[in-house]
Amino acid sequence: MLKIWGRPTSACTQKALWGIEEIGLEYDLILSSGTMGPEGHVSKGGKPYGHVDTPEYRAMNPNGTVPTIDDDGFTLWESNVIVRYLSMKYAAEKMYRNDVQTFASASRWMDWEQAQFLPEQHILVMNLVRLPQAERDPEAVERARVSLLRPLGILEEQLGRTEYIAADGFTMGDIPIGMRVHRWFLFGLESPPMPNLDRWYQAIQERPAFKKHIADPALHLSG
Ligand SMILES: N[C@@H](CCC(=O)N[C@@H](CS)C(=O)NCC(=O)O)C(=O)O
Repeated sequence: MLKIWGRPTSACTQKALWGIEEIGLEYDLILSSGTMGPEGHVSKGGKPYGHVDTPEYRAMNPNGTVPTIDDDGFTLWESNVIVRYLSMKYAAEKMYRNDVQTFASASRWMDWEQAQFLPEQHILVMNLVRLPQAERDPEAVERARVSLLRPLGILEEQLGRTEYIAADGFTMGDIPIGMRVHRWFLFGLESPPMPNLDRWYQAIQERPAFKKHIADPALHLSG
């Protein structure tokens, strides 16, 4: 059975779990992290789930980050690549219509999520959720909010052209951005009206895999 090391509160793990669920694979989740555990972030005194510092784990993933998968002896890290790999191996039709251009387009939006969304949203997560109150920086939050309006505007335009991110139907490209946009709305920060994004976000929230691994606000706001 497919194994995945990660934690349900990690954005990267969530993307992989959403992909696995869309494809319909059975999996075994091994709770793992160097920074979070059942009581939340280590900066608040809790113990981490662990595993990631062991030599066995580092041999699979030298970064010591999550997620990592083992698919029949093949190990892989890097969340969006995990989604791509599993899509190619098990669900090319569903995840990118078995079409190389749709694959490339979806892939492009997945890389874009890492480059344009992740860094600023990480600042928001740390300063709105994870750090102890005394260590939070409201100015960093405001800078990250303003900065994210640009990629959100790009998404709004794109979703005026196509129904989903990379095509007129769901693809793997919707997964990373769907998770980021959900977090954005949960944080409740000010943004201009984005009717195309709202329409797509409504549709994404109806997906059973989203409901199972992404929807619960506690996965994003507790820690
Ligand atoms: N680009 C990598 C980033 C991996 C990463 O930084 N994962 C975070 C969680 S989103 C992590 O491992 N945090 C520390 C921990 O939980 O030990 C990916 O997408 O998989």
